Amino acid sequence: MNNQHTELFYRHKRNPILSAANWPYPVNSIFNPAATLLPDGTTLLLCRVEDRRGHSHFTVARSDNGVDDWRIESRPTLLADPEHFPEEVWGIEDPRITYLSELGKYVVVYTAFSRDGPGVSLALTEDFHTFERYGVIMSPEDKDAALLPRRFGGQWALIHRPVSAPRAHMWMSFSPDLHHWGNHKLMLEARRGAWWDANKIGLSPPPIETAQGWLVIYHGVRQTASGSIYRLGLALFDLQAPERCIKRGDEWIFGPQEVYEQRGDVDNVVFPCGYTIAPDGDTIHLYYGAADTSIGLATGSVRAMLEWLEQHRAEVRLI
Ligand code: BMA
Repeated sequence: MNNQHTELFYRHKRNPILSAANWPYPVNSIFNPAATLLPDGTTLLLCRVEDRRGHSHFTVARSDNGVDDWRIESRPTLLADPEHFPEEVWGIEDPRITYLSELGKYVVVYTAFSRDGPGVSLALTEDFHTFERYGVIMSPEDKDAALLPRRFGGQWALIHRPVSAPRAHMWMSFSPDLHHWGNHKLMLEARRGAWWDANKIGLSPPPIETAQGWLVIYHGVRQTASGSIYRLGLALFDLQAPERCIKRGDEWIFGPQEVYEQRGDVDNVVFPCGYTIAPDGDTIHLYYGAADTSIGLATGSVRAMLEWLEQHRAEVRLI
């Protein structure tokens, strides 16, 4: 018997690499971090931190090797500001970072937890100390958003996930100025029935630019008799028209398998919001929330993901 599937990601042996036990102030849990590589090679994680009220904020952790010796800020980096941004009344969650070379700034797109559900908010920063908030750019119910790093025909492009019950798909919207959004395009649909990504999908980290197209790691949520299972899959989108899907994988590539992913505040969740790419241009370090409780690191290869996608293209007539 050969029951071996292709492994695209290898978990770090020191996983989980960050958890509440590492935090310099009292918190409930640390998960779903955004990630970026700073110009000096430092890995910066913007971690989602859930306090002991159940509300989330973001705190920066920095490491020279992206694995250990994290320098964690002694206080929250970005807190909800419900006085000026009432949509943040129940906290801010799941950040994704994109560097915009045109502006010389990082954009952080995150979930604002309003009384009417989650919406998408945006803030710009140069240094991860001061942030220029733009407020809500996609009204509830919407989340799982990230900006692409450059304009397409003069327009910025945002991936996001509005909910149209009972299903939730990935959409792309465009803006000339990051404030006003329109030209909404359906990008990737949740499948139906028994599929691992039936009914509800969403972007995980921001897309990875490759010569073959935008490589997207997305999550699928499978509902089972004992709760949801969050797993990851792959799709490739056109470089010039990023809302156009070129390939979609059939199987999931990464799912909850270790105890720290299967047991926690929310069981059976792997949820990456960021990655870094090594100087070789191929090695990817994926930072993911494990069971809404801690942060795991898994390492893979962009080339191997593209090859896998070529071999595991979903046959459209069977979807
Ligand atoms: C999703 C998001 C994530 C969370 C996951 C599992 O809907 O809210 O923040 O990790 O559920 O609870």
